[in-house]
Amino acid sequence: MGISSQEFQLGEILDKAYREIPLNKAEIIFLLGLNQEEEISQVFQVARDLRQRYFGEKLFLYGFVYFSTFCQNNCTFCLYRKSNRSLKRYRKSEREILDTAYSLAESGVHLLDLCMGEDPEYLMDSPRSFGKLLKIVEDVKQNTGLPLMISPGLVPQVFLERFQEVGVNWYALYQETHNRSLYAKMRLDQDYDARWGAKRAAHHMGLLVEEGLLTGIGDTMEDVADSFQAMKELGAEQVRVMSFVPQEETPMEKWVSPPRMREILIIAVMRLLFPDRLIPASLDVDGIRGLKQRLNAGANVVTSIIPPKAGLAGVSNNSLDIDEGNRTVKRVAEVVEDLGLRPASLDQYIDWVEKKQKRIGRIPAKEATI
Ligand code: SAM
Ligand code: MD0
Ligand code: SF4
Repeated sequence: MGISSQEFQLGEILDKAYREIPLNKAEIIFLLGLNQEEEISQVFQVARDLRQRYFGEKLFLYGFVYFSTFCQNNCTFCLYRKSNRSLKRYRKSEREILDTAYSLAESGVHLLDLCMGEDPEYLMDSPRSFGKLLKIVEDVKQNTGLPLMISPGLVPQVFLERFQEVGVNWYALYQETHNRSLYAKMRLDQDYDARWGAKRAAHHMGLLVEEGLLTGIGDTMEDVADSFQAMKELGAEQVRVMSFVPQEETPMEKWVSPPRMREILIIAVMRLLFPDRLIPASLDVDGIRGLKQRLNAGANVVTSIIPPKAGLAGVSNNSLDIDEGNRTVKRVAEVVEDLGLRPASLDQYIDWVEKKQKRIGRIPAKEATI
């Protein structure tokens, strides 16, 4: 029995990926369209081999602190959109944020992701507004000594500079899609270029950048391939995908979440295209039970670790697994070890971050290649 042309094509593409020869758009779309288990598992295998090449068995673990759920925006997909009046929102005090940060640090995370909706209380250029936020961030840095990521939405460039001065390492800001008309339907009244430009600016000032896409919002395979291209042009150090999860009382509440294999295959193809970058497996979509399949597809960071019983929310699944204690380092480590992987040491993570930051310090973002 000879091999089919489909199998032949898959073999050739995977061989190219393994040798880190860039794949073209048609090849990427071919991979994203695979639906046979046997073929998909070959893609996962190469994704894991590439992860192994750059990271060995080591995984990075990120703590998540969603400290304010107030937001001035109206993203169609998001529970925390301004028009959602059914929601009980919170803004944690500095004490609560520090306690949470401290307990996450003690539990062994490698980074703290400080996240908020675009909370107007913190976005005015005054000591009582942004100044207060900056002080919180600085205190978290000084009390934990951990690498920090900030996910505050779109903020002025001067705010990013202040964040960097107090020790923030990463700016996370996801475009969700790089199809402009789809973007306009998702991020209502938010300028595409302003969002994109903020990431470029962050990079220029030496912050690492995370870019992300949301799948299941009407994105096609071609859109996903275009997102990969955009991520490449940006030179993002961390690239992510999450499945859309419908939220009550939002315009997309009747949409269905896409079949999970779509996200998992996107993770694997990301690993083929970005072998040396960080790619998260988020606990925010399917909780702890979704972790193995994301790691098997080549992810190398576990995100959305949240301490139980602190009254803190996730984003796409705002309470899933949190109070059960399933989003903790301890639970994650058990799953990880079952797969023959292990959490890196903090020094290993800091080393990775410092090397990357030195590199972007020298190379302007537009010339950075992956
Ligand atoms: N407000 C900031 C912003 O939007 O950049 C930071 C919040 S960040 C944690 C929000 C991210 O969560 C979005 O960029 C999106 O990727 C993800 N998200 C929000 N709602 C979601 C949903 N319903 N399903 C899946 N992911 C969602
Ligand atoms: C996560 N809930 O990693 C978080 C969030 C924001 N930088 C990250 C989407 O899943
Ligand atoms: Fe606000 Fe971010 Fe949600 Fe959009 S995604 S509504 S900016 S919290």
